[in-house]
Amino acid sequence: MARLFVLLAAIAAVSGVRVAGAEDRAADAPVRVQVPLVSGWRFKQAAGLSGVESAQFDDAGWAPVTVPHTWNRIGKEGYERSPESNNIQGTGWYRLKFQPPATAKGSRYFLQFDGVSTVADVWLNGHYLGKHEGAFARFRFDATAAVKASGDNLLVVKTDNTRPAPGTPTENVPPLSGDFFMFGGIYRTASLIITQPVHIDMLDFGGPGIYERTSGIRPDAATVQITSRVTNNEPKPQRLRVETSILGVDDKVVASTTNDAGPIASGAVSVIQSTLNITSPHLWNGVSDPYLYRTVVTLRSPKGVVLDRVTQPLGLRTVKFDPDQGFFLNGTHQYLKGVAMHQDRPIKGWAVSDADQEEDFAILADLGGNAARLAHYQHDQRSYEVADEKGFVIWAEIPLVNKVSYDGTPANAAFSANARQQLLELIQQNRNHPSVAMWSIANEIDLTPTQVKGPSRPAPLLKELNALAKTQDPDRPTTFADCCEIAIPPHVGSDVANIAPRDAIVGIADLVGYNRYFGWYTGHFADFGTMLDQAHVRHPQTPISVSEYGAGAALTQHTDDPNGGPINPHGRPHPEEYQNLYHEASWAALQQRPYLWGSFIWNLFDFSSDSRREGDLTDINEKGLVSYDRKVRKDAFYFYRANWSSQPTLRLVGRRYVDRAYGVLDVKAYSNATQVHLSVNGSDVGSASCSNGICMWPAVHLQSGSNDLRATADIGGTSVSDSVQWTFAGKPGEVRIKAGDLTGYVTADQQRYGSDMYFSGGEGKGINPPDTPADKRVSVEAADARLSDSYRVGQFSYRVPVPDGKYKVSLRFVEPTASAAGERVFDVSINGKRLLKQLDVFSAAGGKLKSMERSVPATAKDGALLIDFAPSKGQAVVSSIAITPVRP
Ligand code: GCB
Repeated sequence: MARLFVLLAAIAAVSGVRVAGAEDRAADAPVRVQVPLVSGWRFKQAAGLSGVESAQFDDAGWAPVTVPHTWNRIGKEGYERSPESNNIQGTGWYRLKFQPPATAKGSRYFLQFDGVSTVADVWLNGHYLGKHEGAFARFRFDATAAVKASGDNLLVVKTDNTRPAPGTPTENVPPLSGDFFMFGGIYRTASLIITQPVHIDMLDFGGPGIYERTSGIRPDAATVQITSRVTNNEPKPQRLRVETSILGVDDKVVASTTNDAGPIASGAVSVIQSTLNITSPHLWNGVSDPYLYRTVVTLRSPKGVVLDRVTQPLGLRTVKFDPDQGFFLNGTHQYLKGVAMHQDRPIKGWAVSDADQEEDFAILADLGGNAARLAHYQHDQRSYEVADEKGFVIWAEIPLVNKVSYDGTPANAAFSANARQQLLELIQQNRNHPSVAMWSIANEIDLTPTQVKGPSRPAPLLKELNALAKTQDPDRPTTFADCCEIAIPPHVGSDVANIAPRDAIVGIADLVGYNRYFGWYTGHFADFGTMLDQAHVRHPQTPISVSEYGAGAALTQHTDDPNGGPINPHGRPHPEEYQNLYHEASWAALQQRPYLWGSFIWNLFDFSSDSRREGDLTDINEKGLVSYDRKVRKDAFYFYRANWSSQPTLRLVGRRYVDRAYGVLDVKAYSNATQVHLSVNGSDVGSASCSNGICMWPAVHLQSGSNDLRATADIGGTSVSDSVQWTFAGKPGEVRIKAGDLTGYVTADQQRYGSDMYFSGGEGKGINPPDTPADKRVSVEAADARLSDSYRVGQFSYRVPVPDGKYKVSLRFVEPTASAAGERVFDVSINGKRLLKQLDVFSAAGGKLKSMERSVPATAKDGALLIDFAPSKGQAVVSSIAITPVRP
């Protein structure tokens, strides 16, 4: 063995490949040789090339690359798309010359690709090995007939990630669409695997060829059935011994059995079953104790020579989902505090490393979560392994997203066949991971009717996939993520049922998850609970979860009051504070519903989606609790940490909103302390009691200039503190408010209007509602139109904190909607004094969408000006309020 490894290492040095495996002498040391194909690749992004697979083709001008690799570069952070971005989807070619290590005659050679997007065609030495369609699963080709056992081999891979459309190479490969960018290339590792002629099956949908099944898990014993698929590629029938062992973390064998198998016919795959009993089993118990055994299957010749060996993780656990009581792990109730994750990172795209994946789960552990939805497709093996090792419960899924056909009809045969293939790959490759608790067969597959008002007929395919999952893995429940069932009148938004004919699909899978965004895309925060309760009543037998909920948060956009104006879900701005409010309200609704088995925040990380220009970024969906580069944990991250984790957590909210618009504001912290103390510039503000992770200090005064806010607490004997530095450049008593606006505005003469604040009642609105198309936008006739493009409407008042004294109050008004005088009439009073009587903005300004201003004197008492807007006809409006002290 040692000599062989020296030889392999020498060859590796020559050919630029790295050799793994052969040096390992442990009890479960692999026998097969795996040669990662990392360096030496040449790449070209080009369509219409021919003859690339032939040895004569000249790739001298191609780019040298290492694999994993993607040519796409999306979502490099910036307000506008960076010139370095490359979102071109199409053909990318890869060529590699490599020399296989010397091995015994009769060896079998397999090329393994852990992920190529989206369609791969593979040639070795000019021989076409085959095509793989699907961007996310591992696949292998038997390259034995094409390989040259010594000397140069030429591997050529054509990849194609063309956006699916009728007539394209990806036409029938799910996903047909989705809110995530499909990076192209050989974006996960590729390797050459060399086995002996008799080996554990390499061609079982990319899986390990070994299936574990546990049953009868009791405190004293557990039964494990292991099925091993054995391939005989010798020219003659073979007998062999199959040794199956289970090892504990201490490497000690806890159960073992040997089966004599064969004779296995030449070219046949034989299925060998073993049953093992483990006494006093140590359960895999989620994040609290993710104990992992491992199964080692060794093939030996009748004389005892080791032919092949495969190791798989083994976790002993039971899962149960109850429609009224939720989720149980090993018989104990647990709420699945989950997040969803995509697999991309800045610059690297999908070509992420093991360390990247480990970091993602470390961030989830820090958050205090115990579950993850690996959306919207099969992730790299390392992710499932880390989930096993750290104890996270995993929702695994195939990329059947949004629709099953282009026109809403049922899926065609080719599309269905590919969906089945991707499901088989997901299951065969991941079935031995104890972390995987369910197979998801679709995401928002009924979206089409709400988007294009066409029909949606996914039910036949979903039923087929559900049945396939059950046959393949009878022990795991199936699930899917629903977008559109159940309307919540009167907020008729994008997730409303029955806009066009569509199949009812909840109930096809064992479980369901609802993707819901109340208070973001549609409706109000309060609708969340109502909708879930309706779903529970409608589907009393179906265990329900929330598979997505979330809101965008830009790191550089801030608001003084997230209730101040309308959010623009598909645009800008996305103040970070709105995400905080969204999650505070949504988590409160989830916590009150014991029938839910779990919920998954959309998303733990910002991710790339090249249809988005939102918040302060382009090409990024910024609903993450953590930034795309994983460097910044947003405030909402700490809200969940305070609620989910037992680690002492104390975080002053609004750390990135440094340059404050107002000198008097409510200060908030997220903490799992019961009481938190606050000081500002060294002066005590007092203690706040925290409830649901939220601690508040109302009406805290900042000084002009810089302010040091420091929070301290004792959490279970540990002293924790946090501080923020905020500046306030305003003058005492000067307050300017842009009504109905979420982020405020600075005029040309540097007068800063803060976002809407200090109000009670009414509703903040824009003259152009969010998402108004460019050609439908109207503008206000005013010296500074921007200052008048939002307003508060209704019956409302402002209580503006200012020192007692005399002030000038200037109010700006615009009639936003009325088309005649007399439709809207209201009074404005300040501290009880009616100062503007029977104001009719339409007539006073000379028509609709014209700005006008009224200034009135006022006297502040008890530290405030109370400005009251009382309609007598229609509703009152105001666009901005400017308060300036009048010097005596
Ligand atoms: C959804 C989709 C997900 C999107 C998300 C969003 O419902 O399932 O793929 O990214 O909404 O942010 O809109």
